[in-house]
Amino acid sequence: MFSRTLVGSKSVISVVKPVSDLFNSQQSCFSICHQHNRLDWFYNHNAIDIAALKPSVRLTPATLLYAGKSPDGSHLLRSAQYLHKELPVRIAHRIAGFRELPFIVGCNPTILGVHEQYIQAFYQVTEFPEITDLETEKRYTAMLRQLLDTHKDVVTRLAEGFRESRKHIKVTSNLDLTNSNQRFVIKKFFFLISHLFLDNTNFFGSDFNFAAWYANSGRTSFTMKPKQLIEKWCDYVRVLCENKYGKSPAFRLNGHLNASFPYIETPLDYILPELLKNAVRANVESHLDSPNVPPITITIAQNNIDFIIRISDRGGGISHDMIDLVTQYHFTTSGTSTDHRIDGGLFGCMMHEPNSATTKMHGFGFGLPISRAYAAYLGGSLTIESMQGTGTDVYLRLKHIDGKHESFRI
Ligand code: ADP
Ligand code: K
Ligand code: MG
Repeated sequence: MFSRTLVGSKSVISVVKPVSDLFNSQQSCFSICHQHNRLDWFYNHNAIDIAALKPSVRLTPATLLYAGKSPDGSHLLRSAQYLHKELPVRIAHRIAGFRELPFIVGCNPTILGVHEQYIQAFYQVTEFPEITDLETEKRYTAMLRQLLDTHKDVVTRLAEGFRESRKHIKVTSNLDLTNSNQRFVIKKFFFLISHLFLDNTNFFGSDFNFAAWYANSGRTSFTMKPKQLIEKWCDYVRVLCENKYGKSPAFRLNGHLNASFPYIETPLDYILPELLKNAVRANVESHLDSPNVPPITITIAQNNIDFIIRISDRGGGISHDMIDLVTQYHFTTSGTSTDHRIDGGLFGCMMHEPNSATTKMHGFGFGLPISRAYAAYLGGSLTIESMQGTGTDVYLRLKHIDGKHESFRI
């Protein structure tokens, strides 16, 4: 049983029983919601309340890129000390996001499990002793690595949790868009979910976050060649596509093929495969009856302020009535086809390949909304131009991080 005295004490991590013991998935939300004192546990953390009120200190990527390295390792000490102060605040903000969820979603056992994991992470980073020497700094880094490791499937679990709880909320079907009250509630719902996803993708769901940046510092190269990166993801998606459909479109690259500049590849490692998977799927599924699949054309453009990657397919475009839906979390047309060449036999593999969050995500309807949220977070944008009848152009714009112009903050 949880009590206030336990929570917040030094030993909270070892003493607190995993919530999954209390809420097994067999239990209905109804019975969970009646265990007030247990649900209470999630909301009774003074230290988290206090930390959640503090603003987080955001740095520009240039500050991180060009932070001087000193031979005595004092730069490591400084950034560890900075993180030691900053991480509890950021984790508390994530926890505040869980608390704002609609009740029915917040009660979902999978979501509660993730919520609990964040509370444990909060105490883990808060209770870590002051970092005054390199020895402690080493242990701190090891702790962060382990934390990142235990959180690596957070975004996938959130996706599952939302899918489970979504059956209780009729959001996209019988949606009455003329009812402004309903429109507000739905907007708020999507707003909360997209923030939770964005936060968690940046935080624990991917490498692109402070903790990982720090834990991996020294192992990351900051010069990026967009062409190379795009080719890598084309190869990856080509294999997926061939496994699923038995054929794949060609990829044609043009534009600034020699471009090379400092950037952090990790967010692109999420966005590019998602956009490419959508493009190849559209191209192949709209050409099932023809012997040839048209190519995907990818154009790179770069200038002083930003760089742009355009992915053009000939997959028939996104119909007028779907264009506003495709960027919503969970909206997918995957699994709706009756054509056996799309959903039968071998074709499942694009959805079920293990060990990869990006492959798992397919068919969940998360590719576009997470990519767009990421782009916005990075001070850029993701826009979709559908040429109904022929194909789709997706424009990914991202600001440079060289510090010469205004950029995003991490
Ligand atoms: P998922 O791929 O898991 O369905 P996404 O968010 O990536 O989720 O895409 C949502 C939906 O948008 C897809 O199911 C598909 O119907 C549509 N879509 C996305 N990209 C394209 C494209 N390039 N051409 C046609 N339809 C697309
Ligand atoms: K979607
Ligand atoms: Mg997709």
